[in-house]
Amino acid sequence: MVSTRFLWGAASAAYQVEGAWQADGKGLSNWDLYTNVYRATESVTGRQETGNVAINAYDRAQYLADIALMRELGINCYRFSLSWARILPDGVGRVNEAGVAHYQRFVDDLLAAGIEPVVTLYHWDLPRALDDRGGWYNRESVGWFRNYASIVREALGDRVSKFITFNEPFIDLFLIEPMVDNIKLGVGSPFAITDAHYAQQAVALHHWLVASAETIGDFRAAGYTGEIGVALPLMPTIPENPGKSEDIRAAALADAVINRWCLDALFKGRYPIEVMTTFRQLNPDFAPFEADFGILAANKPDFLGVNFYAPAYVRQDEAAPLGYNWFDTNPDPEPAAFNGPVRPDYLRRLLERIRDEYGNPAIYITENGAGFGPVDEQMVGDSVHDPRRANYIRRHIEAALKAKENGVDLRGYMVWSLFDNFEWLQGYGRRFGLVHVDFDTQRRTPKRSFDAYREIIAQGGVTTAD
Ligand code: GCO
Repeated sequence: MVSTRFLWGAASAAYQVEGAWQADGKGLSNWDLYTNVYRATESVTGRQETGNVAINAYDRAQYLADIALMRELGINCYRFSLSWARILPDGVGRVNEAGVAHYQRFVDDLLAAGIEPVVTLYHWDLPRALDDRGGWYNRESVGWFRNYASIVREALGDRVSKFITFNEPFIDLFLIEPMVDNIKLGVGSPFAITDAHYAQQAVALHHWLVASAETIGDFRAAGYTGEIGVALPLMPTIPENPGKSEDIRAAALADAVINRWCLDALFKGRYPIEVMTTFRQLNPDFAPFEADFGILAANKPDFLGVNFYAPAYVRQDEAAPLGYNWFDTNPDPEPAAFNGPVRPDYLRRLLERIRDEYGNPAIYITENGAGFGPVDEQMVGDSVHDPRRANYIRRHIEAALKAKENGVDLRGYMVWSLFDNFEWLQGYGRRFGLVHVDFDTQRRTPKRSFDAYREIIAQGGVTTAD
């Protein structure tokens, strides 16, 4: 069942593309509430934006047209996530057969087009009913997730050969959720993330990791023959001022929290010592059972999904959680993209570091891409010129393939994203797509970066020069 060809793909997430927020028996998710009730996006962008319609990807006629574009692009895999609340409207209990049938049909339609589905079980949209019960802070979340994952395995496990349990624990739990929390409680700026948030979310992150490991074990015990992994947001940390010891220390701590915490958990079955001491001090409830580390060690993922956008230039900042910060810093001459400095060389270094420090696991780049506002995306006649994105993608693929030549077990590359979509708190103002979407009419227009990626795939990569 496991193929060996290099995967060229694109990635997306349910809440960012599906729309149809109340269709066919779907339950509500935390994101339905954030955007419709707390108006989380409005607090950040000044506009009320929701995923109620998004890019209408739940609609079969629409997604069949989108699959036709995937074929034109030449990708052989498509990464997408499932909406838990479509499958289990209350998070646990009754299964919504219409939701299950939708995903079975979508997977079959992809396969019929020769495109391999890569399915993320959880990409940040939690059923509201579970959110009301404390969400991931509640240890019961491990059982909720295992139950949901087993229903998905039974429904799709015979035709999906790659599953991803979780997407980007750190970004969701330590950045997005605290911001939403501030908005919900109406306290100060959404951006004021504190040690208290980190303290709380550390417990939640532990539960994600245990839930992921238990699920990997469940899939294997059930005889699942495909691969199952995790997608992490990895961000090499660089001291902003390399001559300043405070910045060097800050960058090392940031590396432990952002990168090594999850990598060590997945591949070594333990947490970095800095993580244990820092978070235990912040929150006495952060007290992972010894047995949990046994579960992590016994259920390593089949592959690592690497989501790479940028490195982080870290500086000491006493006002920030854990005393460091990296937002909006870019000492490089090249202007940053939305997710940070444009540094493909750090993608290569990152991949080689994982090879050296984590036993050379199988790796898929499960996200890489560039978000821009209108200045970097000009409609010219009937096409959209986005030279910076085309350039970004080409250089990152080149860096990744160089790492592969150097022995990294790289098996695929998925761009974020094929279509412009709902960018969480930033709503529709940040575009990441290779295909432009007119959000009023749902009209799709391939950008120049689409042509660039198509050429790269057709040539089987880019020539790597050292
Ligand atoms: C993430 C998420 C995506 C984002 C993308 C662009 O990496 O934050 O997985 O859902 O949309 O990264 O910011």
